[in-house]
Amino acid sequence: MAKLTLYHASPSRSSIARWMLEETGEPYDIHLLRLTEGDQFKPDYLAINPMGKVPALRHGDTVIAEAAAICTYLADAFPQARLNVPIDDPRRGLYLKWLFFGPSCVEPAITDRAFPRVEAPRRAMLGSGDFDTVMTALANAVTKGPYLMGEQFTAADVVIGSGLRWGMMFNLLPKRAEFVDYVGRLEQRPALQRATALDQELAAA
Ligand SMILES: N[C@@H](CCC(=O)N[C@@H](CS)C(=O)NCC(=O)O)C(=O)O
Repeated sequence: MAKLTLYHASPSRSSIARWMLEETGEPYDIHLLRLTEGDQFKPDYLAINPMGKVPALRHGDTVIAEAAAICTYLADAFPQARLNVPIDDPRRGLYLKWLFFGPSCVEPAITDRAFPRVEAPRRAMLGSGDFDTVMTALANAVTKGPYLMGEQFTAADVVIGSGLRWGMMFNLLPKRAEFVDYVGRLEQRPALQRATALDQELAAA
């Protein structure tokens, strides 16, 4: 079986990919980068991800960067884990929408709060629209639950759930009851608990 290697740093966005790997139940290796030492800009890593960012994942001869793409890839590569919505399932559209909503709307909403713009941007020009609309869309999506796709937990929950979890942790997203309840449900998952404990060990080392 092709080997999985996560190019990882803790704490960082690569914890999203680690949680997803834990959800698949597949064995994987960690290749640790020291971001503070600039390992991400060394030629051997830039050959893997020219952006100089973690995470990146190697699966055999395939290399994937971008946390949401890694989650999508793993869900499709290991369908037995039931973390994807298959291509011939009509629910696939909604599933993909949430996978893309993470990097396209949630992440820009969070970074806009972290680094406010000097000049107010025109809403129509921003792919993420405006902060409040993104928050309302998320709150509506997670209210019914338990997960974004209903009873089935998917890669979309790893992507959206990670954004909500980190955003609230750093007080960049409002602690709305819908978000707190949803993240509370996600935090019950053994895979997230394992990934968090392993990353805490790494961060403390
Ligand atoms: N768009 C990327 C962002 C990844 C990212 O920004 N990673 C940060 C850590 S949270 C990083 O590698 N920073 C190191 C640097 O830029 O020097 C993704 O979603 O995977």
